[in-house]
Amino acid sequence: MSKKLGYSDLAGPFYTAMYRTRRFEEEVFEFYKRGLMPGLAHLYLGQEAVSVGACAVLREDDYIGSTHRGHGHLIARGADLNRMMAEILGKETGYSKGKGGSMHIMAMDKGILGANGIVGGEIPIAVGAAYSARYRKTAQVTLAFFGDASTNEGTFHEAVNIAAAWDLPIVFIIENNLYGISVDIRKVTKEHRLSKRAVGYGIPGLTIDGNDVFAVYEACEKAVDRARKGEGPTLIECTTYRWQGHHVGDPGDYRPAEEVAAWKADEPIGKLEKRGLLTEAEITCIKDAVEAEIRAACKFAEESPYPPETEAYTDVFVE
Ligand SMILES: Cc1ncc(C[n+]2csc(CCOP(=O)(O)OP(=O)(O)O)c2C)c(N)n1
Ligand SMILES: [Mg+2]
Repeated sequence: MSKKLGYSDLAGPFYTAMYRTRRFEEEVFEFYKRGLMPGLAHLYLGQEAVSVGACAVLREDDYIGSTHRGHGHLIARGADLNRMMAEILGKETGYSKGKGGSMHIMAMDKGILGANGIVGGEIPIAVGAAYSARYRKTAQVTLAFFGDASTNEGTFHEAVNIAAAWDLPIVFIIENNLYGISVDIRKVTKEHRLSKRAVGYGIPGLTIDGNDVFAVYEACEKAVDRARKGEGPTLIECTTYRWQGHHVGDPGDYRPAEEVAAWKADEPIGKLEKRGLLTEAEITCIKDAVEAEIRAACKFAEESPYPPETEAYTDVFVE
């Protein structure tokens, strides 16, 4: 039997994955500012601990459902950075030949069911994947990531209800970053503790510090274990914060400066550093290695060709 990994074993891989996500997102922002990225991107800066802590407990063949803010989810699943960056720049070498871009980024080989531009749209898809795993008796688990504002969509209620009724192998992860675009969730929802909604579906619900990668990891480990054993879903609310506006073109000035500063002071990477599990030399070594990966991904994406015009007519219908 394999030994359970302790915090000191996990600190290096967690730091690497969070730093990789952060640097990737910073470079996406740079591409946008240089006018090299078609459309917009919703950056995951500040929320890195959620995807990294949660995906660390998954098996290779498990599934995840993602949102418009999906880059971090794919990176935490080990998606190829070159193909991701190329996709975001609309290049032929991207995961979907440049046709999906940032908001529809996906990696089928990593169990990603697709990022989704429809708020709450991915939750029923994730429940479908969980039902499929039950039907095929594979013991695969699905993680469904979504934002606070998504919990006010009808799809959320319908999907969580049926998953609970059928004890499906799924974990619902709310990334509560307090805002849906410019709308403060506290102004449009009476009960601010979103995990309490679990009571209405008869499933466990808990709120954790979503900037603490170990807190996310531990909560997800229990929930995934429970789901895999056939005991049904869990609703986990991760409190976190996005550093930028809603997307790269949004200054985000509807948020009080003190609020932004307070959350930035409690951000996931610094928080892990403060635990003192990694030496300065180890951190430098991780940063150098990640920097090389990121530079390579940017170069690959920039140098890749755009798809030929004829590609506009392929992959439109399934044969
Ligand atoms: C069904 C639907 N309604 C509205 C929108 C416009 N929209 C895009 S993102 C967003 C806010 C999403 O907020 P949240 O779920 O909290 O995720 P976050 O952006 O904070 O990660 C809205 C309203 C949409 N894309 N789909
Ligand atoms: Mg939100």
